[in-house]
Parts: sequence; C-alpha cells; structure tokens
Amino acid sequence: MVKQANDYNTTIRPTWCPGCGNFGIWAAIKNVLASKNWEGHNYVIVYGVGCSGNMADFIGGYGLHSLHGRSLPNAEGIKLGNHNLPVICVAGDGDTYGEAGNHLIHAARANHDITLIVHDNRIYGLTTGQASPTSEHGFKAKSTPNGLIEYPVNGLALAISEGATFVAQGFAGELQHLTEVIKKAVDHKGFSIVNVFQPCVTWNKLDTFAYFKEHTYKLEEDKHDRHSKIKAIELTLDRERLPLGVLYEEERPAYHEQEASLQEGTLISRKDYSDSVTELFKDFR
Ligand SMILES: Cc1ncc(C[n+]2csc(CCOP(=O)(O)OP(=O)(O)O)c2C)c(N)n1
Ligand code: SF4
Ligand SMILES: [Mg+2]
Repeated sequence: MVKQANDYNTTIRPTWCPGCGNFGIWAAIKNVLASKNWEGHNYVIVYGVGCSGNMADFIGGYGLHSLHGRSLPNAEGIKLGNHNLPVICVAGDGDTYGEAGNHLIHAARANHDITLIVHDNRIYGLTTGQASPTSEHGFKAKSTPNGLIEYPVNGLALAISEGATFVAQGFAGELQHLTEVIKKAVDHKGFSIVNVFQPCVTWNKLDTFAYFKEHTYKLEEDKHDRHSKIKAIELTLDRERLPLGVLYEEERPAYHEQEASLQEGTLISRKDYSDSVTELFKDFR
C-alpha cells in the first residue's frame, strides 16, 4: 500500500507551541518517508535533546531519543552496525553547533552516510529562551540581557570546510521546497546536512516567519555552481540574504564503504558480532 505522510504519526500529538516552525519540519520529514514508501523498520531517526528532539515522540518507526549534542555519535554507531539502514539525525541549532560542534566536524571529515537536519531557531527553545550559537550578535535574551557578545557560528561554512559532501538550507515555512531538499539529502551518499530556519514563536521575536520570508531566497539550480566550495561558503557569509537549496555537493566514498571490516556485509549480519553483542547484553539484565 502506498504510504501517506500521516501514516508516520504516532498516537501522541505534538506538544509544540501553536505556530512553531517545528510543525513544518515534521511535515517535511514525513513527506520524505512517505515518498520512499518506507516501513518503520526501513529507516532510523536519531534525535537530540530540545523542542526539536521532542519529535521523537511524534514520528513512528525505528528511533532513538539520544542526549543533547549526542545524536551524531549514536547515529554513526547505528550506521556502522547496519550500513544498509538509512540514518537521519534531528537536532537543534544549540545541540548541533554548540554541544555537538566537535561531533559535526568529525562526522563531516569521515563522510559518514548520515543526514543531519538542524532545526535552526537561533535560540535554546526547550530551556525557555537563552541565546544559542546561531543567535544574532547583540541579541537580548534571558541569558544575555545586555546583548549577546559573541557572533554567530557559521555552521554550513564549517561543514563545507570540514568535508561534508552535501550541504543545504531550507525554511520551515516552505514545505514543498523543504521536502525536496531533505529528500535530496537523504538520497545523497555520504554526510549531508540541512540547516532549516525554524521560527520559535515563543522565545525568539527577532527571527520570525516574516523575517525569514523576507530574508531568504531560493538558489537557482542552473545559476549556482554547487560543486564549488568557495562559492558555497561565500553564500553563507551573507546574514541578510539567506540562500535556500543545495549550496554544495560532492561525490566521495562514504566511511562505511572504506572500512575493511564492513566489505563483506553489515556488522549485524556477522555471527561473531551478534554473539558478542548477545553476551554483552547479559551484563544489562
Ligand atoms: C549535556 C547537556 N547540556 C545541556 C542540557 C540542557 N539543555 C536541554 S535542551 C537545551 C537547548 C536546546 O536548544 P536547541 O538545541 O537549539 O534545541 P531547541 O529546543 O531550540 O529545538 C539545553 C541547553 C542538556 N540536556 N544536556
Ligand atoms: S518554545 Fe519555541 S521551539 Fe519550542 S515548541 Fe515553542 S515555539 Fe517551538
Ligand atoms: Mg534551537
């Protein structure tokens, strides 16, 4: 039977604030799962901790609600255990560019075959509105009543420079476009990152839907050279005009394709491995 987006709902209704941009990303991810006609065991989604990570309760199928800043290493472990399984990470801007900053660098340079979807609301949503690594310089929040001293992390430039092989951007208010971008990222072999502008209507009164609508533009595929790192990084430097679409793409063997021990099949298909895991699990009983 052909799947519909709502087939991926769980029985739990989202607890996000009415109007939150997380709804748009949730819809786009479910659209992508439906376009693949995947059953719940055909993919795994690893979530960080944040309002974004709460999506773990609202999408069915294989999933792991990990720790703040730790979705990537968990996803890498899953991918190395069964490299035939598509692995997606869902994490916030605070999670990805703050706590997981180091993991982001190493996932990119290893070219792990994982898609990371960053819910970039430029704030710590779940912990009720502190400045995040992507908040604007001068941003006044509870944690920075006199204005944020630091300048924002340029997460996509970092990903490109460290070796990510698919780098894109989307907006939660552009569902169809976002669906297409995430689908391309999931289809890409290697490390893909999609930074998604996701307004937090409760705590961030600066980076609103209206703001992103006014400041974003769609890249024209025939005009932008998505194989040039320099051109892609240049696009990320402009904080006033924010590009949507695929900024950078490159073909390079993924990590699991180069790891000698995985050439004859997945780890989970090896009896010596499953026996040792069964043995290990006895310790947890
Ligand atoms: C190691 C660790 N540090 C800090 C926290 C507290 N904490 C939970 S969510 C969060 C921020 C979430 O912000 P973000 O990642 O941007 O996600 P959002 O809620 O905005 O979707 C923080 C600091 C934690 N749970 N674990
Ligand atoms: S606090 Fe912000 S990010 Fe969290 S659910 Fe509410 S609107 Fe969304
Ligand atoms: Mg956030």
